[in-house]
Amino acid sequence: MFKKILIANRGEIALRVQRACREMGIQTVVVYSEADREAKYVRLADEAVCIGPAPSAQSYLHMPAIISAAEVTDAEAIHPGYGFLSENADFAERVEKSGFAFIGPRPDSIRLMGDKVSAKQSMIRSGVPCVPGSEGALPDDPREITRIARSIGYPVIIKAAGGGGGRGMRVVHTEAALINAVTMTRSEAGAAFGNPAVYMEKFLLQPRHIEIQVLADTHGNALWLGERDCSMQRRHQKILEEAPAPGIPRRLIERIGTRCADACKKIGYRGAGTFEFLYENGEFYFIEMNTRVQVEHPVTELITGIDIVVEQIRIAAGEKLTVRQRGVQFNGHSIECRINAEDPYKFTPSPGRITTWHVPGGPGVRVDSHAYANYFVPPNYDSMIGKIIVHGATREQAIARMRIALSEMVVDGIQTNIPLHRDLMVDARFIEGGTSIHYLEEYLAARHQG
Ligand code: MV4
Repeated sequence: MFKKILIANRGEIALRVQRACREMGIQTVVVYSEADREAKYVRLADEAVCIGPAPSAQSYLHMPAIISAAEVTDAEAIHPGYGFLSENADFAERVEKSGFAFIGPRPDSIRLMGDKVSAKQSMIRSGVPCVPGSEGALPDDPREITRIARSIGYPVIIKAAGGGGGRGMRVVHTEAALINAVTMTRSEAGAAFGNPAVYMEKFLLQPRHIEIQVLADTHGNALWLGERDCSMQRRHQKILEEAPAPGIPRRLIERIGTRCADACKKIGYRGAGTFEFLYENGEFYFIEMNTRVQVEHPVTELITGIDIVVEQIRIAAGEKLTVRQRGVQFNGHSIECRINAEDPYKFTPSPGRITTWHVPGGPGVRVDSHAYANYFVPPNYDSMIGKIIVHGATREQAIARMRIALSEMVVDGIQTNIPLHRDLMVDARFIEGGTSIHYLEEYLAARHQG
């Protein structure tokens, strides 16, 4: 096992990875920007290296600074967390070429999944169901494009191969709008991602966003750890996730989970990963694969009892998965609320000094956060300052526990979205479960009126 790991991230996930390392008896090095100098998790690490000024481009995205930090501290492996360089294949490659283990997939897997056209093609080959659409990237010939759209049927969605996570896409409702939409998406994609390739899919109107967590080792073993329902989102920012997904027949989940684990074996995937699906009318359609640990990984941890970050580290060290698929048991229900430093109604960021910070506790309550009283939330990064994650025997109990947790939580000095979470926990449609990806925005629009 590694003796020392460098954590190339900040905030709650830097602390989360640190905790996993400590549990495993591994020394930790954190890198930090000037904006994070005072953060408590930085002092908690065995070693800390300042890698640059506040802007991410000069710190958390600055590959040479991070690799130098690993060299000077004699770290053996680098954990990239989520965001920043976590899905950058060139970074993973530079990490490995510099002699360190990258705690994540092989660079070629990251590259394969980073291109959404090649990702989809490899999933089709591996037997994972995808949204009906173009076979690969769209051709240049407008007549060909029109023919493809006709065969799919309107509405269609044009997506950039280099996009993902809601970037670089356009919905097209009529043939009259098609070619212009393709041209526009192509040129935006070329500018934004350096890759003008686009593809086409049937546009699903009211899907849910369901994802499957997987783990794969370097000995040919792969597992699926159940699903998460991530439909509660606004502008492609998830705010609440839960596991299991309410109302989906278990046999469908088992079928799709098995397909995902089999696909991992086929492509020689390594580490933790997430298969993203749209779910509509009882069918799963693959859209993208994430090759990192995700913000919402704790809900899976709470229903399976498996520590995903520990597993990532063990896999990177070449160890075998110790649990087999039939040893993965799903227990109860888990919900995560993301706590953001933002205006709960306007969603504008609310950085600044936290004056009061009281976290909830009690049975089935977990809080993953790097924040504390007198912590200064820097304006330079994502507004998420922590997560409340609850577990209960049933969904009803998990909701009850989340309501209590949210009622106990006190944050002063900045604004947070806690009031929104409190409102959602008593919303009839949320309580019923199974809302689509559009529900939160509809809810917010109605709330604005009322
Ligand atoms: C779609 C879709 C409907 N039909 N693809 C948005 C983010 C990116 N991961 C894929 N996205 C979508 N792809 C087809 N064929 C609707 C979305 C979508 C969405 C997906 C997941 C979560 C939130 C979303 C919000 C708006 C649109």
